[in-house]
Amino acid sequence: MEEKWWQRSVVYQIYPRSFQDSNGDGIGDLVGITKRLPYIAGLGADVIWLSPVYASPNDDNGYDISDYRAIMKEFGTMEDFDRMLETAHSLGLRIVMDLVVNHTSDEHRWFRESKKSKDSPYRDYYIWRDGKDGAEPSNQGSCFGGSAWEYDETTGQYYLHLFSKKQPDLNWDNPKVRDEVFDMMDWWLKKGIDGFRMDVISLISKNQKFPDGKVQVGGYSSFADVATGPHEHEYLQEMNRRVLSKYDLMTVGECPGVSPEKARQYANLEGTELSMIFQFDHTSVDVDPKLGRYGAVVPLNLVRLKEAMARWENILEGYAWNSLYWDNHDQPRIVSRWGNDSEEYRALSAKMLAACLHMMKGTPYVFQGEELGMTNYPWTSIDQINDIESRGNSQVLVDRGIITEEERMKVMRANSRDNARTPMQWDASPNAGFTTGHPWLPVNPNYRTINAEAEVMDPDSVFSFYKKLISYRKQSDLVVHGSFTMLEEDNPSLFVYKRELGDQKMLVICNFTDQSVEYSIPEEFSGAREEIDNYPENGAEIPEIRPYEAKILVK
Ligand code: TEU
Ligand code: CA
Repeated sequence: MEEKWWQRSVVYQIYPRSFQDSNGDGIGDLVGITKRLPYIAGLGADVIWLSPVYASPNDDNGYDISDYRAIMKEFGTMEDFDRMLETAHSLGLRIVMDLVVNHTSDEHRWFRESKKSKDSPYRDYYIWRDGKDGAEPSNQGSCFGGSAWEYDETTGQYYLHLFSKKQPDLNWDNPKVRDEVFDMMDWWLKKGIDGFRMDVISLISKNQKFPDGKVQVGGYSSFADVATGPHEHEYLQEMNRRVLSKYDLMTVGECPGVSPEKARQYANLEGTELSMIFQFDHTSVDVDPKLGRYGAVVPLNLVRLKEAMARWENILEGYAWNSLYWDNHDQPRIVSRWGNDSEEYRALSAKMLAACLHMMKGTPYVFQGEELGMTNYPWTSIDQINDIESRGNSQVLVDRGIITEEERMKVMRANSRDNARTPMQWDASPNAGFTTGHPWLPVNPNYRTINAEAEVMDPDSVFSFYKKLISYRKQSDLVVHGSFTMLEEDNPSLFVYKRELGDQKMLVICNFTDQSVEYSIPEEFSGAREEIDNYPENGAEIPEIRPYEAKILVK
């Protein structure tokens, strides 16, 4: 099969609110992004995934859209957008927009019309139901805590919202909704954008009978029970036929609840649906199965992580293209999560994690600040947290007496989405050069040592290591197309894998612990040359793998 441009690309995700403020209001904006585009090009990434920049009342920071064809006031104007896109293209950077069409904001015109009466032409744009015995139509819970149904007095019915009550779910079974969405996508594509990252696209088709499900720790059943089918492939194929196939795009679907077997269809190599999808198996390995992400902090079990990563590589091989990520705006910082953010090991472990991910098969994603080894924030009070998901879900658990306030803050420090959302650390000046005003979320106090200005200059920095990996990957057919084999599956400390293409081979060895580990390389790699190592000088030699060491050998 012919290579697609996005198979050799590395994607850099921008969370605009936290990237670069240009006018001192403490909120990142499009003019700020435009100014920083050369930095991204300098890293070597060639695609930008831009989290939502559309008009929004910001109940969920832009994932609640009130007008798909307008720019959020705080972020700037459509002219700013056009200038940003043009500048990006002139630097060889493509821009992929976030497409949030499982739901809109309740302030979107369609929903305001839909609410007015049962005979509104927009009524069936959303999902309305009568209550059952004076209560919600079913026991589905919202992803942010509480019921997924909200009562509306105007007509005495409930509407469905899998996320906040300000994010009513669109009814994709209505062909008019699909027409509206496809028109809007086409409108953006005509402007010259290069693709879409599709928010929770695996949830667009629901079992509209809404049977009650098994009650979870928060008091409701999981939305996943009703929101993963039966028509999602039909709708994606229609979208592909009517819109996507007319352009040369990269598309990535965010797909909670989707197995690698199903991903073969979503991201099939024939290209009838999406280029690739984001999965959640590997980010779930340290989530407590009963208490969830906001009920407990669970240490990493490396064997389980390897199992999840290998399963996706193996099952997709020959059928679909994989995506590779540690971080995004919904996850805590990877160096704090599965690395070690102490002064001694932060940079080393950040580099090890990067090597581990970037030499695998699939398109790698870098979330802003990950390339600097930015860390979680030392939250001390819930009042500092803005994120609707971690606030809401942890509040439910506190109210139900499942966790204490103290445990809640421990969970926030480990798992809150706001760990990823603190402002980008550009330099050592006040507020890390993010803003001259008051930042909307606090800047991590470690910005004086961890910042872009210092790291870009330093050949041994986390930034320089990412840059090396990205440029290595770009020129290597072995890394882009080689087969993947996990080795040492049961080793609790080392993540080891092999890549092969023709007579070329690569061995990647990563130590996830702060102890040296003995390892003898397989015979087939004897005499292999060391391409990349995250330790500055070659002290120890195989069979000793040093704390958080990453070694890449090629033969
Ligand atoms: O996330 C969808 C989603 O499933 C997340 O809630 C994710 O599972 C969770 O954060 C992990 O704990 C998307 C967006 O990425 C997220 O920012 C939005 O809040 C959400 O959809 C609603 O649009
Ligand atoms: Ca601003």
